[in-house]
Amino acid sequence: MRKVVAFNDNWNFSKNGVDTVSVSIPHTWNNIDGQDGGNDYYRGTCTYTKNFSKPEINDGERVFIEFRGAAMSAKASLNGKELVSHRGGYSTFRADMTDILEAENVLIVEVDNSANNAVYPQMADFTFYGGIYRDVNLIIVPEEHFELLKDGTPGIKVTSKVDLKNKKAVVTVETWHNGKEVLITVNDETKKVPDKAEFEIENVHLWDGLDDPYLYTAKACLSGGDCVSTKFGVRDFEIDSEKGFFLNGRSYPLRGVSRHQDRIGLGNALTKKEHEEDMDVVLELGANTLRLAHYQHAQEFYDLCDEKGLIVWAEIPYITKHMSEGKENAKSQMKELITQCYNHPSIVCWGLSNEITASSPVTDELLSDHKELNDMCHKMDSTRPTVMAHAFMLEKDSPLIPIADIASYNLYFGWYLGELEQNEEFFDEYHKMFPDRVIGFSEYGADANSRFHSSKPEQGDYTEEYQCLYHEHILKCIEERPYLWATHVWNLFDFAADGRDEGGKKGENQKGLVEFDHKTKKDAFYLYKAAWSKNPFVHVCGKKYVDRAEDKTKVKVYSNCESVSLMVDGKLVDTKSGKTVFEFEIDITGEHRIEALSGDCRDEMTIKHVNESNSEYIFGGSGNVVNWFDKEDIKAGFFSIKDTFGDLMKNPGTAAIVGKIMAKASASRGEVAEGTKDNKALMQMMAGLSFESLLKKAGANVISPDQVKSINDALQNIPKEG
Ligand code: GCB
Repeated sequence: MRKVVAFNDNWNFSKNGVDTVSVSIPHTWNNIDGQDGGNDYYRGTCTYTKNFSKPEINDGERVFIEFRGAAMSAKASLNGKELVSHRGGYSTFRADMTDILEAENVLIVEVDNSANNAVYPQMADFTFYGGIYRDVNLIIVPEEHFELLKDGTPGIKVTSKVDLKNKKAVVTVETWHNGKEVLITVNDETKKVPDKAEFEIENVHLWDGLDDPYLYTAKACLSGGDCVSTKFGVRDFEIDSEKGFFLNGRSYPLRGVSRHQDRIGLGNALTKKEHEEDMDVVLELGANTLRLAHYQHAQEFYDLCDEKGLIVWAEIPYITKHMSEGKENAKSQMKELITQCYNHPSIVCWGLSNEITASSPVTDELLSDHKELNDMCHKMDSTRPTVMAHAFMLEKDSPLIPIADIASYNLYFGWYLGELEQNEEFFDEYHKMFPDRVIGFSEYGADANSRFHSSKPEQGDYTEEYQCLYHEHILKCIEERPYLWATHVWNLFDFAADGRDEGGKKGENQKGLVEFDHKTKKDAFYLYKAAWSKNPFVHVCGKKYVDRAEDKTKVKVYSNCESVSLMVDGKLVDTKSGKTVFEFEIDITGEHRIEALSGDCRDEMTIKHVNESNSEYIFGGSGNVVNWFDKEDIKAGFFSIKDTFGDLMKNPGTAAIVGKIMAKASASRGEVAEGTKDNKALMQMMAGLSFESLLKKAGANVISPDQVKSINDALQNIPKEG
């Protein structure tokens, strides 16, 4: 019999060779400093030590140790002898300790998250927590046992092929072990084989997404008693460049969110409880797909996705910047991801890389590394396509794109730069150019801090209201484009990006629909809930926007009901029929109780008329977008910041002014911006944007409102020809 024993307690942790403290796993050393901003969190080597007595074992039994996640690299020794080393912070690895075990043992694990040029990720918008942050187990198996070492394999692999028409499936179960033969059982049928068996299932019960995520079990046992088992699902999917995703023969548009695993206070050191809580949020939202970004997530979470019927995009952290020394690591992280996650029916694709051209040119090496990775995926798994998440500025005809089976895009028009409508324009143009390519929307989002509010929300103001407007626009965009094979909001949760300091919070990316506590939902959460979930509800937006300096105010209600009534101070104001978004305008004079009703559903808030706007609702720091000029302030017939970047660059006089500002902006933004001028696609894209929107993106800490005014004054002296 196999014994799995938790090995999480009584570790000694030491940072810098000092401060030994007793900890239990899961543990990270960056749960505080990796979340407080400033990018100065500890990245280095820390040591975990555990003293333990030899477990009782029978003759021939072997004792393995299993690490389910040690970030980013780990080197373990037992009683002074090297045991295992592993590079990559997100996957399972194991080691056989048997031959070095003594009566009393000292296990030392050096874990390292320092910067280097070989282990991904090294450059990305999230905190690279260090630690043994997932469970450690002892696995005691008989002499004859299933493989445990190779790429962290579960020892059993299930592949199913469905014949939808005849409701039949052929299920192939492969195993790896050091015995002679194995008994494999599926669906009450047992076969004795050397290592691999095929089963036919009649009247197959399909794994059918959220509607019916039915799971079978495959079990394999060796004569000495070692057994492994895995849940699996039988499902079929297809992806059409025109019609999108099909699950088991029917159209099943994938609409959902991305998830980063970390949480405030805990970092990435999570237990099953947090994974389950996250899944509850996903289910409440009604999303049917998750992009589990930007690395391999915990097995517990993929299991939950299988059980609940989510469709998952899985990926490795080959991100932002290609490293010449990183090829082997990208390959080994991918090998582990596929080996360890192959049996999850929820997973439908393998993500090769994310925005890899954001900070790296498209070189022959980049192309050939991607080809190799892609071929490896296909060789390891012929049932799932590969995908890449591209940055918007990558040329649409770049030779990088056709390497993966699917091209998805991270677009932030309407947030970082550009206008909301450019999202639609981008996809429509792309789809027209390459009608046979499967394309998707792998990221989109806008940061919001629920302290900030406005009745005139503006791109870049970090208000909950702008986040709502942004997502209302994109929701419509994706609903109207069935060819988008999968869409994922960036992000379900706010997450730690220690290098950030913006929008009134340090160290956080605030694009979440839910705050970093994974509990407090922002208004935009309810927009998607209204669009995707089935349980009737109403949600009144703006509950934290209490003080309103206006006589009339808009009240927005998100609901999946067909009509919503609004009451003010107990009196019915209006009933509106519609879909998802219900808007009302009401007079306010003092303090009012606002109620939204539909059937048994009800939600309420209190708002107050004030004479002066509450300054606490306005984000005043750097990056704040100031509304510089109204149209009326601009002298016609002369250039201004309202003109496009492209037009301003065509006139030598205005080009000189603009050129100077751009140099200043890129100097302050560093590495990523340096390549701007050489990036044709980016320049082309920028040419269509107003100079004002580019200045806004640069932020007030780069160009102050006064400077903007003087730039505009200078431009206004230059007449337009003709
Ligand atoms: C991206 C990245 C993601 C970032 C996101 C953002 O394109 O893929 O890791 O967090 O943009 O919020 O800027």
